[in-house]
Amino acid sequence: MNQDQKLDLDPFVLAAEAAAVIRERSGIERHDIALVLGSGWGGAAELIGEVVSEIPAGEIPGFHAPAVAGHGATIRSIKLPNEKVALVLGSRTHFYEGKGVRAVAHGMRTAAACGVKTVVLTNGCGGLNPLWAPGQPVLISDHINLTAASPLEGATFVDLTDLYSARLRDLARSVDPTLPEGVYAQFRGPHYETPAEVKMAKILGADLVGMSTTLEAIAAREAGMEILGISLMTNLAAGISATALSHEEVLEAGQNAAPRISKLLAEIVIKL
Ligand code: 8IG
Repeated sequence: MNQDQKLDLDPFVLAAEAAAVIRERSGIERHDIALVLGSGWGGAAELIGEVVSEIPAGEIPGFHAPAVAGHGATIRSIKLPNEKVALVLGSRTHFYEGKGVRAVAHGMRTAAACGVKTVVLTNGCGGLNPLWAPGQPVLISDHINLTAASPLEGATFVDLTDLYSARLRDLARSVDPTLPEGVYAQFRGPHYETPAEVKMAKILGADLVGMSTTLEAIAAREAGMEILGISLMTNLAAGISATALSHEEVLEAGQNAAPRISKLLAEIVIKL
């Protein structure tokens, strides 16, 4: 730990403070599930249940307003039809924002401090399998963390076998048996990959490339939560398709897929 970090508030104390604010303002003593809505997944919240509370992220300790257009910035408590309560994080802090790994992990640590036992991490990403078309949801089976960073500090030797719960993947496939699964590689970003980097990722065993999720998953595992990861492949990765990548293209693919994947996510969440 460096000198700057020693001067900062302990990340778990900050998460406990955030959870206390969420408890007080939402009136919900205990949340059961956390949902992080990535690119393309924003519409799901409307479908999963009754919104009990909605708090602007910037009003909760440790959270920041979002950096990317198209990412929602509230933290909602949503009561599911089965009486469980979901904590819906409408945005995330990305590693590429440069706020550090503590900021990236804060949502997970706050969720755990709210009582959450199961977390669903969603994202938008590029795909390496030429047979998948933009708009394809994919279950994350494992990851390759290419950020050269960890959300953990000190001698925290956390086991990452079955990081993305096989049980929860089975459960997701009970909703849609056609869901494929793949290995997600997180690059630092914010630029997309070069075709050579995409080729490298493929050789390393990746099926998906993105800029989020792996550091959050590690923090979630450290906090003892069970993890389901679902990607929305919004574009073929650089060099896989003939055309160049644009953020607009990514947003448009997300918008087109939104009704379908929102319904899918709502049907999965009710089974968690
Ligand atoms: I959406 O092709 C989305 N996010 N690294 N590469 C990376 N992140 C992404 C991509 C992509 N598409």
